[in-house]
Amino acid sequence: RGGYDFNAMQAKWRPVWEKLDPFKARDDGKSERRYALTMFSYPSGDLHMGHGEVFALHDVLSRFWFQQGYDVLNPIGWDSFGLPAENAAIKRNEHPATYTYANIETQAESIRRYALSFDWSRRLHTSDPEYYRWTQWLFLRFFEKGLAYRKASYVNWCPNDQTVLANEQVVQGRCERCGFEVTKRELTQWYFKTTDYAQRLLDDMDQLQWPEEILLQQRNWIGRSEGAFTAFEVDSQVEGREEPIKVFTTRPDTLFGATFLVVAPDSKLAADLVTPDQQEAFDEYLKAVKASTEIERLSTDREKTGVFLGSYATNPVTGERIPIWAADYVLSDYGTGAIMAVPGQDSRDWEFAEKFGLPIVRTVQPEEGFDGKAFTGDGPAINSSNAEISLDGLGVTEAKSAIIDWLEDKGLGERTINYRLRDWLLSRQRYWGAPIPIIHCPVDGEVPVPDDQLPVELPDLRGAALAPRGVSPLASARDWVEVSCPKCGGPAERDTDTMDTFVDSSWYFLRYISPDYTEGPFDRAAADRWMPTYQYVGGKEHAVLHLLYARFFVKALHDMGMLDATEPFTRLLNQGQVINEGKAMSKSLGNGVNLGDQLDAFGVDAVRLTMVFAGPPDDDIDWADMSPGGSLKFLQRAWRLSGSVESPVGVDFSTGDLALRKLTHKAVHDATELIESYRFNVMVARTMELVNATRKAIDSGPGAADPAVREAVEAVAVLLSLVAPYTAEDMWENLGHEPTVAKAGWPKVDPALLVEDSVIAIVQIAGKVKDRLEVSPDISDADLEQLALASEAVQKALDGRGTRKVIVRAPKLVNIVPA
Ligand code: ANZ
Repeated sequence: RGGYDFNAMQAKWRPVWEKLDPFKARDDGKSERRYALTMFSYPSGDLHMGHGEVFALHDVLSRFWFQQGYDVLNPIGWDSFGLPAENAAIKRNEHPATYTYANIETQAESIRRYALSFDWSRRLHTSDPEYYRWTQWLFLRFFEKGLAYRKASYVNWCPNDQTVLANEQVVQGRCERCGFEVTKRELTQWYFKTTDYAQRLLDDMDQLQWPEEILLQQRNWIGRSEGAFTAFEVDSQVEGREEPIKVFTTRPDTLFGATFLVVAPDSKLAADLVTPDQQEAFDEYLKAVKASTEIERLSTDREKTGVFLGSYATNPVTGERIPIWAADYVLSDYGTGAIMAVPGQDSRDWEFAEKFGLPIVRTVQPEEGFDGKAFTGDGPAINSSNAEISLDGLGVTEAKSAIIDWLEDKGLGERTINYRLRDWLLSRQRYWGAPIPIIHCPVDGEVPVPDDQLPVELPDLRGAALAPRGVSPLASARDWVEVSCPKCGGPAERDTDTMDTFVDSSWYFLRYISPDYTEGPFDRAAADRWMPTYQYVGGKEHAVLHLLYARFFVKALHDMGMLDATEPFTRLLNQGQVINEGKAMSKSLGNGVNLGDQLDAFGVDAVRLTMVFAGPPDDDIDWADMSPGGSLKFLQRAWRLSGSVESPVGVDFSTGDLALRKLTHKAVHDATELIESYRFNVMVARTMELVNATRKAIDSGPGAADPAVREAVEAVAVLLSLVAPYTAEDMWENLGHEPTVAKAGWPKVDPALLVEDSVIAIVQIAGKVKDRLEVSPDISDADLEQLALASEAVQKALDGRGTRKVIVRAPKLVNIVPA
């Protein structure tokens, strides 16, 4: 045979594997199932380095479980609706499907070359009508349960993409996709009722083995806070407003210090509470607020702005008449959209009070030496009593509890839990997504498209017809829009919005389980066999997007009796980013590295190995510091071993060289644990050690014919099959085996060979060496003392004398002081 030639290996083995198709999930109940899922890709071009990494890492796990004999489900598909395809279609004057499916083919080819252990028979694309039929079907089930509904409110609007966005898609005030500053618009939109699940999304986190960082982000996003609602009576002079103003507060203990109220300017409350003489000032302020972006509104260092509404309310504990203001630091869609302002204990309120000359009363005694403004810490309550109740002297926690009891008693308030989580806004004013299967009828209102008329397929629009104009492009397809009402038969119109693509990805892992099922979105029995997915691998940018939405979906499906599972993903691994020269790769920096070029230069295996060996999988990989050439050299070294083995297939390993056998068994044993705990790089390092030791055994040890050499090289091939499948397959063939090494089976570890070599313990009497004992390196002090005293040589030397003192330093030394 010639030398190591990765091009030849790739050309040779790919067709063999494609014929063998070894990675099909069997689902036959003969072995334990494991669902290994990797975030499916968006077809915006060919695979990039990031795909290269996530796929390489994911494949280590999946191939490991195949080797261990699990029935692995490792499916592949594409998240193929979305804006990039639509924007490309406008530019190229074609249909988004053209770009989408061309890219999918390109990526599929690259993935096959990359030799991943996918079950291709389950391939899906979310933009296929046969997929989105079921996305629509699921939407309708949510609709029937009241979990999908339409409402008008101020929503996030991306002026660039000309569509609304969910709160989760607004990152620091900017569009998560294009980076444009997000503005607000009042629109009627579709929502999923994620808020119904806020508490369960928190509670069930204890079922998840996820990075703490992601759980924390979800926890913060859901934002549970305990507090109270309190009512403030409004002065009778405000016309048309009788009911009191409710506020949500996490610090009811500070109620005595509430010296004014603030309401969100863009709320109905503000409009109701403004008096005629303040109307003009208010209108002007509201205009300015609407023009400002979310970024400006939320920034803390910005000077406070606001306007007095002219009306007053009464503080229920002090009886004081307090003014009502509108200010944009109060948000309309959190709590009740109104706050009691407590400048003494809240910094934003302090700044506001200072700027507008409003009274400040401290109700918590700041600690000694405190010279700041608002005091937000714990301390005894002060200035907090009236004829009926006194909080003075109580700490924050007790004071909260006491005041809430009192308020509840008086019917002035109640304990409550509030969540920051909002309902998920799911409708989009763009074309390339699943149409919302609702028909609007002037008589019957929102009428679901009957199940047997699904899918509601997209009308054929392309090029300029897709240009963003603030209303969905579907609205212009009049033939498509105008239908008769399924209920009354009268003229009606289709909903023209499409669904957020995060709806598609909230259930794709269920479709994979029974991709050809025609009775529903998935076969329940099969789903119950496979769910929840055992392992998910993907990016942490999805922390409060996809990873939250999918959890919501699975819970809702569970509640509708469609699924046993209550969580979608048991274990989560977030890979780091591949960067270059210390920076994220980008066109503008010109530091991009092309995956295809790397594969051409070093071969698939060396690139995959480099990704896996770079470090812990969640660390970023700086490609500038990597050496795929070094990886290639190692693979050549490993591969050459397979040509050196001189013992036959099936030789009895037990007669082989003990030292090498021990190394092999230890490497395989440790690899098992290292892989389960995501320390793939250490597993590779151990494989490298084994390769070096085997080379030494061949060249200057027991020699190439020793059975231990075959055992070691076979183990190397199996270990490498997780990372460098082409090289491993070639080694396997050189060793005299049939393909495929991917299913060779994980080598059995002999526990007897895991025992560490023994060490010699020296036994002294009064400083003189009397015996040497061969002991285990982990022997305890007590055991070693016993062994030493039992030694014949020691007994003889003591000659009947007792011992005064025995000093033990396991495993090396025992020093006996005779009596
Ligand atoms: C009085 C008070 C005194 C407050 C104090 C805090 C400290 P979290 O924990 O984030 O839920 N708040 C309530 N609704 C609001 C809204 N729509 N927009 C802006 N702020 C709002 O925060 C709850 C606290 O945030 C509430 O408790 C309220 O201010 C404010 F020393 O009430 B607090």
